[in-house]
Amino acid sequence: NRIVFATGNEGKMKEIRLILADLGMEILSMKEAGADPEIVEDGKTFGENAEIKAKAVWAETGGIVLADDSGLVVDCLNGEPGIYSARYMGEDTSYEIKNQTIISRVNEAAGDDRSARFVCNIAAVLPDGSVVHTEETMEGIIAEKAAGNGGFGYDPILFLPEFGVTSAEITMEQKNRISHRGKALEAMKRKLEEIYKG
Ligand code: ITT
Repeated sequence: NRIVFATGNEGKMKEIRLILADLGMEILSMKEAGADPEIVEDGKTFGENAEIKAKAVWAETGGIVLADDSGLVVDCLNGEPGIYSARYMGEDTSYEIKNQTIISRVNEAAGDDRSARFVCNIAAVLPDGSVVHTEETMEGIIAEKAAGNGGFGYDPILFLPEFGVTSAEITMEQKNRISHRGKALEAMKRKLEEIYKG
């Protein structure tokens, strides 16, 4: 039994493999499954985009396909970069520059609300073509200064008050226990167990 994960993001895939390890199923990236569909992420929500990705890969592989659509939502920037997190400032801009830009924009925004969160929607397409979703968040504030080498993407600028460090300064195991992705995938595991039990 296997699960194909519709992502091309290596940082995501590393976390996903660790979170799903105890399922006792083979976890394949879409590349490992030989699927390479044309995917146009033109949804208006994390959920719509997760479903678009999962369905595009499922059309090539069948079986169980999961996809993750996620991003950083910054309240004082009207929710930006949000669903455009991967595309923010263009795919070729480094995260060093993207992260510095978000810190500057938050510093310039009126008020002292630095609240932000990562959001993750997981879509699963089941062998019969039906779709289930889970969605979770990890709350934090935009750091004054980027810090840490762990994780990927915007991890160095999401400061986690209860830990006193950024999301890039905790281990992958710690991050998976509290993160948007960790919690959304744990919830998806419970849904799949419910569907397939008995
Ligand atoms: P796939 O669509 O192939 O899965 P992607 O990176 O394009 O890869 P998304 O459209 O879901 O995926 O964009 C998610 C972006 O949100 C990601 O590239 C990061 O910039 C950011 N992001 C999501 N989760 C994150 C995390 O745990 N830590 C840091 N940044 C994260």
